Amino acid sequence: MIRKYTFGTPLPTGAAVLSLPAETSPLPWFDVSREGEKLRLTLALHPEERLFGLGESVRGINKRGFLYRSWNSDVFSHTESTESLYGSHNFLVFFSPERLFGIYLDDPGLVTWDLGYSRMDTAVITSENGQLDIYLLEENSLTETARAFRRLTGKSYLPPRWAFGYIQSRWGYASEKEIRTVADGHRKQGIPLDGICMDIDYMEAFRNFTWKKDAFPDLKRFCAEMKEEHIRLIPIIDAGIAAEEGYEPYDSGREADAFCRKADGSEFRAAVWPGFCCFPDFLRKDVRRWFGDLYRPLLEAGVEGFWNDMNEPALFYTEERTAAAFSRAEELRGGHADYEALWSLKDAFNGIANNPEDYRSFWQEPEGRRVRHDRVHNLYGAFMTHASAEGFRRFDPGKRFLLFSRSSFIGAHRSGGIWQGDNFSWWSHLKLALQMLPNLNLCGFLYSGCDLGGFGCNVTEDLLERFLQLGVFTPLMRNHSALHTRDQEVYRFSILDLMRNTIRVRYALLPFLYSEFMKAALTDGMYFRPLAFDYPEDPRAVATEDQLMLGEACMIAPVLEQNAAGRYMYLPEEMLMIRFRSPEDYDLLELPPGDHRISLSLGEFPLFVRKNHAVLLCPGGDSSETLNDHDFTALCLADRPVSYDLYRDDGTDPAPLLSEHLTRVSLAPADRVAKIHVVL
Ligand code: MIG
Repeated sequence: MIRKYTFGTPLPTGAAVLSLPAETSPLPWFDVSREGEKLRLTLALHPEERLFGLGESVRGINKRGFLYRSWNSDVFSHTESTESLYGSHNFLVFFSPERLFGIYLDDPGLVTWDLGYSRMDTAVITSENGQLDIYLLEENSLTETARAFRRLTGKSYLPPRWAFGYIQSRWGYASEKEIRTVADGHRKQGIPLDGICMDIDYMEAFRNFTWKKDAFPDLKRFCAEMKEEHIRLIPIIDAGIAAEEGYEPYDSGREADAFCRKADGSEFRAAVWPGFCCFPDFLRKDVRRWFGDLYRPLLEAGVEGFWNDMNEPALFYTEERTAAAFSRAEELRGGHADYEALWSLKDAFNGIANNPEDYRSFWQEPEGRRVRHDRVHNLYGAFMTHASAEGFRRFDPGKRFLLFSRSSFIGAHRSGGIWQGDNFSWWSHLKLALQMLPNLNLCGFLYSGCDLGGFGCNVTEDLLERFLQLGVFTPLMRNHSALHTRDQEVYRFSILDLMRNTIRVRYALLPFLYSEFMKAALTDGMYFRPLAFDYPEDPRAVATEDQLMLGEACMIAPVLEQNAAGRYMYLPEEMLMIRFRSPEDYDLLELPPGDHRISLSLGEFPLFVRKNHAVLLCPGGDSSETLNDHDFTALCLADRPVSYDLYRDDGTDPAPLLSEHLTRVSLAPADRVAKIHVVL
């Protein structure tokens, strides 16, 4: 059951697709109070209560024991103490032997989640706006709670099938020639590849919707050539529009009055990559339409996928903030700077980026209301996502486009995926990626993945290999790294053979993983889940923080530590372990329930399958388009006949019907652990 409680006059967020009458009775469970404008919800936590949700945030699968702030932020260097990341997903599920419910705060401003931080036994949730709808979801199971939330907020975005292929990306690829080198590097070495991302370097002076004419003399031809080789180009688009007269998007934006303004009516400007930019008011429908159509030249050149960046929005500096920092410096010039003065000087300069003052200095117009940006801050990236998706649909309603964004809010999961932001080449960020994934799924973001290998810092070979082993299972499997870091394309490494085999396993599993993804998306299910969702009665499973359920009947347990050569893991029930080295070379082991130490040397990684369920492997291929998905090897541990419903479609239909695309695979295993050839 979903119930809605309305406080004051909520700001529109576009998150809910279900319209419900507001309850007249008070919100159960919580003690509700006001502090000025703020609305505060307080709840005593059960000692064993576990908290799932908050999508993109740091720390564990269970969110208990920290303070999180929903405030979309460009946080290049995030650690376990970072309170805000790029997206805000205000949905949290309380799960204990005493009670089960989910709460969604449909609030586009700052929301603070003190989840046993100030006091270990208390949760305090604070809405700064204090005007919002709160939804309470009470269902019989965790899985049903997740499903109900999707009913409330809408179906998850469907990417095209090629988006399940391996994607290579790097900040720095600046020409057709460089991109061709990357494509050839993969093809020559037999490393499967479906896409190459183009970062800001492809643009003319970092201006959106332009490309460098000398470096990309004929983008349409280049796109077509790449597509011949089954490789898609995926350009980046940033949120800010360079404020330069004569630059078409700026001129047409001005004409449409599309940009956010300050209180005095002047354009709000802040510097990002191209220098001073204006910021489209994506909360306005007419602005979304104008912006969505700006993608046309790229779409007409044959581009079928994009990533949207800097849409928190990230602000490098404004004139006001820089001036304030310099005047602080002036005050100290020549005088004696004690440590406090010195720090205040550093703070003044460090604080010129993404400054809260700047977010309070401009206005937006959601549904005709004039609202100061900070009150709706967390919607900015989400509505950029909607604008792009709407533009793609107008351009070609007959197919799916790839779209993933950095910033997001609940609701944006209907229009695109997200990547997990600027991680580092750290083992701890490998673990963070794993722990974030089920919570993203719970909030509706199924198409996601992290920068494999890590974005910042220099990767080591073994870390990239272990990242890829997680990436085999994430819907978005993208290797991405920052300018000036160690080259990270897999063909550059001495353990290339291991890495190639790992990526080849992804392609052998691709039809199966695509099937699992599509079934989850079309039935409002979760592709990744905490173990608690499947084994709510098993305290050991419920407390597991480094394994995930995948699809209907699988589980993953990646190696997350350097030099570990294996790991401890927990099996809630008897399962088949497939220990992969390559699509042709793997061990099949029957493991009893309980704790295990499994050995996994650097090139090895496991997939677990519940008894009487099957996994399908195809022979693989160089790209998702050249896979043979008729010839399968079914793997299972079974003591009776087993069946699997394989979902297959053309990979582009924007509104597929589940029932029309399922093929029943029936298996009669002769042995408990079986490997059966099936032709479909
Ligand atoms: O200020 O476009 O998260 O993936 O490579 C950095 C350059 C801007 C941040 C993105 C990252 C991308 C980078 N961008």
